[in-house]
Amino acid sequence: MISDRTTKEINAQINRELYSAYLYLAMSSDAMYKGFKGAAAWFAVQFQEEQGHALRFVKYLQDQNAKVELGAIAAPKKEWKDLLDMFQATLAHEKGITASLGKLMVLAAAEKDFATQGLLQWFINEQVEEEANDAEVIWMLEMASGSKGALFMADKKLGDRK
Ligand code: OFO
Repeated sequence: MISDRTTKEINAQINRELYSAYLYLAMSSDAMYKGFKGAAAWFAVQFQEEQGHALRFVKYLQDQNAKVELGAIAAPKKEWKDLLDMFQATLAHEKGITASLGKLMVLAAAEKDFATQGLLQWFINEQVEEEANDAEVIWMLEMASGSKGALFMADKKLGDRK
């Protein structure tokens, strides 16, 4: 059984993961509207991943016989200037998620809650990968800056994500 405080914080993290999913669905839609099918597909994959993250936390609370409490999900922005703006916003968002997971880890460590620490370690490792992927895309888009052909190729490459 986990503490009430940890349960509350994990419920807040579930909300952040669902907001992430919602944010990436908004980015996918905006990318599609602007004609970037590859980026739209990339964000659609991310949308699915974030739902998986939320479900992983939900399942964990259920396994611990703790109460899942879902709150309202805030509305994301509807539009971004361009793909670079979108991915910069993505990286900034993921850094915020990493920080929230870090705070949860500090709490779990203070409570000597080893099971929650084990779960969080998986998420913290995942964040390293997410931030690295975002930084790589930002680099690619910065390199493509000003060239329509390079931007076309970058979008095509983003569409390769499975
Ligand atoms: Fe759930 O990792 Fe992104 O937000």
